[in-house]
Amino acid sequence: MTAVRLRRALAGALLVLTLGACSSSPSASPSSPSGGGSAGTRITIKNFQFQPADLTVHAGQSITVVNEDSTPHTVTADDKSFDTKDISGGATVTFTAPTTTGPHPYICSIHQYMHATLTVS
Ligand SMILES: [Cu+2]
Repeated sequence: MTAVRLRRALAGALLVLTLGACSSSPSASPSSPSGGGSAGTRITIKNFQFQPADLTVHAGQSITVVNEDSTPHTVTADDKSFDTKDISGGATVTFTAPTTTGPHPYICSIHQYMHATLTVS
């Protein structure tokens, strides 16, 4: 009696897990602008501009940088707390946000007129 109930409960839990795994996979793409959630940890470089110009992240968070230009760029903090070095055209890299809270202005060390700010909250 008890064993049967337990087995049924397990089967139900497995079904929920399976359904949950299935329904979450189609929405795995983080590129959707209306997706919310984890979309905030991405910096896109396009037309010699960082987007967004101001990004707020948590200390030590992993940040994805996508270079959509055909020329190399870098993401280099003025205070040297992070530096991706050269990101080839079309390439994607990740770096770790600093643990020092506050604004960290950064530039592209190749095109030093490219400015943006990473803020650690
Ligand atoms: Cu650049």
